Amino acid sequence: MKLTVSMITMNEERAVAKVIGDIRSVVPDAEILLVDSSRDRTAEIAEELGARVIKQFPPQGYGPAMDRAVREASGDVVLTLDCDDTYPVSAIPKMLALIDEGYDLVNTTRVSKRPKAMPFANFLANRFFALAARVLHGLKTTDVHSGMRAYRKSMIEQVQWNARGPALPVDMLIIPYRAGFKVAEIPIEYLERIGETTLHRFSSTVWTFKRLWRARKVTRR
Ligand SMILES: Nc1nc2c(ncn2[C@@H]2O[C@H](COP(=O)(O)OP(=O)(O)OP(=O)(O)O)[C@@H](O)[C@H]2O)c(=O)[nH]1
Ligand SMILES: [Mg+2]
Repeated sequence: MKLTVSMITMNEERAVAKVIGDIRSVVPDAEILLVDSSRDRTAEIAEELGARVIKQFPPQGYGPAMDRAVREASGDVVLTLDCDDTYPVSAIPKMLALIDEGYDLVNTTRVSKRPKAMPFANFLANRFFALAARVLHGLKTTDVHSGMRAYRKSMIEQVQWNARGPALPVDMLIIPYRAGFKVAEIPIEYLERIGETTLHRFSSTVWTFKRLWRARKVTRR
């Protein structure tokens, strides 16, 4: 199985070289793909290190960037993570093993216990969003917002979501699950961020519930 590790980037020049190096140390043969909307040197650094960079200008936000990052991957499996050093690359082999076993999507949870690197309010909000996903959709999850996931590429080609607007990771988990694809979840450590956050708490919360509610209409394939 060919692997693509996809990241979306907005001004991550302080983290990008370390993150690419860490990925290479675990999966040296993977394609590394960036959808970049940075004003700093992120794209140049990534290209120098052999990554494929798609430029998205003007920046369209997290959703359209992430949608492109998974759809343009050339691998049979596409694995996403933030380019800010918050996600542990050591989890990658286990995630790939689960895809090999037949899962179509491997989610990770940052909040199986409270991570020191996450503000308490974010921890509570994440657990609450996940509880809502359980109640509405029956999915056993504790984290609908994790940015670290592995997706089978053939599955991505069979599902659709509205990439515009915040909180797209919610749809990227719930819609495949409701469509009948096999979903697994493993706990990971969540680490302290390098650089500035782009998270907008209010709009992200509103859109999380919008997406959770609308996904009720998704039926099994
Ligand atoms: N291409 C592109 N990348 C983006 C955009 N917004 C955010 N990103 C990237 O998306 C990833 C996730 O954004 P973060 O700022 O880490 O948001 P977060 O993970 O919700 O918040 P933290 O917990 O603070 O890390 C990072 O790699 C960002 O650089 C955008 O508009 N375009
Ligand atoms: Mg992040």
